[in-house]
Amino acid sequence: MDFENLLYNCNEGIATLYINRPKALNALNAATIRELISAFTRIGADAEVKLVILTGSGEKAFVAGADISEMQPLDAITGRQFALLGHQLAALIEELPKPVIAAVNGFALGGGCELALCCDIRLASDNARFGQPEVNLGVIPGFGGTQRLARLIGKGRASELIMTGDMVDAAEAYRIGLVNKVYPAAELLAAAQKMAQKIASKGPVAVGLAKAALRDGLETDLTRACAREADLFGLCFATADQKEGMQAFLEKRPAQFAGK
Ligand code: DAK
Repeated sequence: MDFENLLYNCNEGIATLYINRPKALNALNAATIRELISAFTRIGADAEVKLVILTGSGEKAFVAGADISEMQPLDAITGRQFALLGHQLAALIEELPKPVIAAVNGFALGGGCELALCCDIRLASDNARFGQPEVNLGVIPGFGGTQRLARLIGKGRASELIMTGDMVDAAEAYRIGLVNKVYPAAELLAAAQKMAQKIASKGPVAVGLAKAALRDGLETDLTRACAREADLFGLCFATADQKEGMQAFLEKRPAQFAGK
């Protein structure tokens, strides 16, 4: 894939996507969001890709927010268009039937923190810093931050971050459940790849259905969520991977999943 603001590579089913605007600390302008939409659409259609690692180029930032110079002149109409573009990207990531790991390698502010929140798992470097500083700019988070952050870390903690605009370091982000694990900066990508390899060795259809159950369940009450889980659990039994996974266990050998 060839992009202006992204770098892409794929090895053994694991795609790594870098947001690559290091001079602006990888801030998201509309062109970059469009490229991310294009990249995730193609990844969704590419049977070779089992999993995505999303990270930032350079050593300083994952994404330092939406591009402030591009946002400053927006009006109500173009602001809404920008928001809708962001929601299109968020939906693509969340509905992708493949896991997306955010490897947060520095600042994840505003839209950068929100982008990480759209991912399934967040790993951070020890120099990462998280925040929703939109109130400093006279706006509120517009890329789902008020919703996803509260769902992940609770309303009280989300309110504090969003209303103060304060940043938290990686250790605090770990303590409040914003990230799953923290690594020395030089080890972050290798750690993300190791986790990706482990997930990629599992039944890909099951991993995708687990993602759907987790996502859909959080949007509804427990009774309906468990019913959704039951439907998806039942669907697993229509797959060759289920037969193979259980047969392999019974034969005491590693499973060879075909992703069907
Ligand atoms: N936008 C544009 N340029 C940015 C930027 C940003 N968000 N963040 C940094 N830069 C640029 C700086 O202007 C500077 O450019 P030059 O002056 O060199 O040309 C360069 O990156 C290096 O930044 P600094 O010189 O400021 O570096 P420092 O180490 O001193 O400070 C910093 C790093 C991250 C603390 C600082 O740059 C900073 O505070 N940046 C702004 C952070 C911020 O407020 N981010 C939130 C923006 S509001 C949506 C998507 C997203 C959003 C809403 C909707 N849709 C798609 C629906 C979210 C809104 C936001 O993210």
